[in-house]
Amino acid sequence: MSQRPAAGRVTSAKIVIAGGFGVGKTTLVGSVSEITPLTTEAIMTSAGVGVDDNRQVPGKMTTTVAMDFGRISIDRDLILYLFGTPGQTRFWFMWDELVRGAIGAVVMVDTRRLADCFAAIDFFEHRRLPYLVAINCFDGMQYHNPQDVRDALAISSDVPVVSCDARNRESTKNVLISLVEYVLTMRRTRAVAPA
Ligand SMILES: Nc1nc2c(ncn2[C@@H]2O[C@H](COP(=O)(O)OP(=O)(O)OP(=O)(O)O)[C@@H](O)[C@H]2O)c(=O)[nH]1
Ligand SMILES: [Mg+2]
Repeated sequence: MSQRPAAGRVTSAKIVIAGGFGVGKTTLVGSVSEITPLTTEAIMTSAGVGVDDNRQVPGKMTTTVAMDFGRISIDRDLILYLFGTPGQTRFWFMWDELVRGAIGAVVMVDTRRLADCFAAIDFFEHRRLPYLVAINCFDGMQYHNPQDVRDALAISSDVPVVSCDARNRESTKNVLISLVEYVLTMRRTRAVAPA
């Protein structure tokens, strides 16, 4: 992604939406995408008992088995292509392919199951891919200050931690704008993984 697109030139960039099982990744891609998102949802049936762990998200009927794909124009010059990862650990072998060429990642967090995002954070830190943490504010969930979440995750002070509602387009669009701004800041100040 160029830092300053020439006038009239459209720049596109790839963003990964990651996080633990049932944290709202598919919901986010669906709410913010301006095209009908491509989803790969599989129904969790009784055949998956003991394999699909939906105890923590009781109302959830489907799970992503490959990826979500969506697109959003941030302004006339910048189009983001969104790739949502599968959350279940048995599908994580696909993450290496999914992040190829991405400029940054959103790690979604449900503060009731904070530890579920550790693997995603480790993954992006290991690859030196800029990421931000987006707290998905599920209904009825106790509000947590982003600074408290940052402390609990023991992440660097420069990693943005923001709150959002994965179902709300304006909210999720702001998450993506925060990520793009962070990526640009990182590129100005230090070397990051090449896009
Ligand atoms: N109340 C509330 N429910 C939400 C929110 N985000 C997602 N949900 C619900 O929570 C469940 C999880 O949503 P998904 O978007 O499928 O989660 P996911 O992270 O894509 O799940 P996997 O791909 O299976 O890991 C669904 O039942 C959503 O309807 C939210 O912000 N508030
Ligand atoms: Mg999903």
